[in-house]
Amino acid sequence: MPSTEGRRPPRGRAVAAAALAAALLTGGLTAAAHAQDDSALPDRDAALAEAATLRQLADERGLRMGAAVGARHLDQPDYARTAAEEFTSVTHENSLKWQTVQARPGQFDWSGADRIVEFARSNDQTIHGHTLLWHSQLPSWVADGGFTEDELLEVMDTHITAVVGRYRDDIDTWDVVNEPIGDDARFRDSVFHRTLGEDYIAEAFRMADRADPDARLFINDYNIDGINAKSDAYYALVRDLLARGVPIDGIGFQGHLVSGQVPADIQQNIQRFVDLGLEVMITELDIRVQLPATEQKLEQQADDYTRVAEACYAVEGCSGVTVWGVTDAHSWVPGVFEGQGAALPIDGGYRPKPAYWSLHEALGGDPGPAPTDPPPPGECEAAYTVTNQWQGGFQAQVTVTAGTDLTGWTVGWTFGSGESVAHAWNASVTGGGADVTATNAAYNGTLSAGQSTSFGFVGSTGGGVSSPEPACGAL
Ligand code: 9MR
Repeated sequence: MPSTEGRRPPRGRAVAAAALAAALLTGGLTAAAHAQDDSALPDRDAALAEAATLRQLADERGLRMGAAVGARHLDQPDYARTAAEEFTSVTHENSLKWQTVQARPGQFDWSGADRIVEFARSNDQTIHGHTLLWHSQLPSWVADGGFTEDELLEVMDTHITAVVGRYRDDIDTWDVVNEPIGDDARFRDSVFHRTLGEDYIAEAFRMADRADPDARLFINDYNIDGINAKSDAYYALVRDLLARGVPIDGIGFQGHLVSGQVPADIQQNIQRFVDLGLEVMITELDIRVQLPATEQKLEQQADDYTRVAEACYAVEGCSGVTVWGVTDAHSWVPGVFEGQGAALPIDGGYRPKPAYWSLHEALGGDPGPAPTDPPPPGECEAAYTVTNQWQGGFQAQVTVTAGTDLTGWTVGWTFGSGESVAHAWNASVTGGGADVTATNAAYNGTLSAGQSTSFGFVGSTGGGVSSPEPACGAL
């Protein structure tokens, strides 16, 4: 297992790497190394232009480097650019789920799903289809429908045939059944299991295979990354399915992990499923840390990413890794695990974190800047991201990163499209017009150099949503 030191460049290269880091910290990922046509950074070091994207590195090795994508974020240029440039493949984070696609019987809404498919198509990316059958995000007309066995089979077949059939030309791998086994290693209770018994799984795979005989069909779950009772239950299940000739091609290890707790036997676990003749994918990788994310925690997280990626790449038959979100600002983690987050390789300001460079190096690229490199000059930096928008309103997140030890900070910006702040959290925000000033809350003003904190707000739009460039200073 490579150590942190092993991931770092020799001294001579550290200079270029530090310049790279500084430029990326100033300009963000999409504005710097990879945008060959970006005139915003005309004097950037030649080394920057040479840094490969994760996508380029993964393509060279024939590996998947994917990301979960939300249809509603694709209007944000930085988001779209990062999703397109860094990833070989996309997974619909929510827009292909039953609740989204067929909330009412026979009424299909393809808008979000189509949007992502078109995006992937125009960026020449593959798509991993997520997901056909899941106990969650399942509309109540299915979950509480009171169907007989035959009726439920028909409902499943109609859904699977419609979804797989529609995207036959675009989606070549599918999570057919998601999370059918609980952490107690027993089949999870669901309308499918209750009505049809465990054979609903085989039926779903057969339906998907009929809808697209060329698609590669996966079963997918969390907490099965290492060898444990739950992954043993999957091992027994898929061995049985294969023995019965059920058309299953692979298993997805979701990989929703906690930093410092990557299972030591993950490679061995991948290998045993590959030895059954299955393809393994890491389908939903994120590695959460306790906030605030210090430099030390992000270094640990980087090692964790290295372990997962290298475990996959070491086994022929593990086809690659998908991360569950494009940046930390788009991750499900903080909304579900209180006080935890910063789980992805790219931060909310589109800056590569140490974990980004872990993936980069595991794919054969540059190991990135050394952890001892000095922080960027200046008191602090602020990155502004629109995380959601709707008719008449939007939500934004601002991440403040200290360049030196701070006991208070202030961030100012000017809206460009007549927006105004309605309600803020984790900072006090003043300024009713275009000019806005935010200062730290009582509990997040103290930051040590390199440390980050975020605040957010909901605003109303005056016709559009601009991307202001905030200035940050110490108080
Ligand atoms: O990231 C998804 C989040 O936006 C949804 O609210 C949530 C609904 O249950 O699903 C999240 O994605 C899940 C994925 O579909 C299946 N594996 C676990 C993921 C994280 O919860």
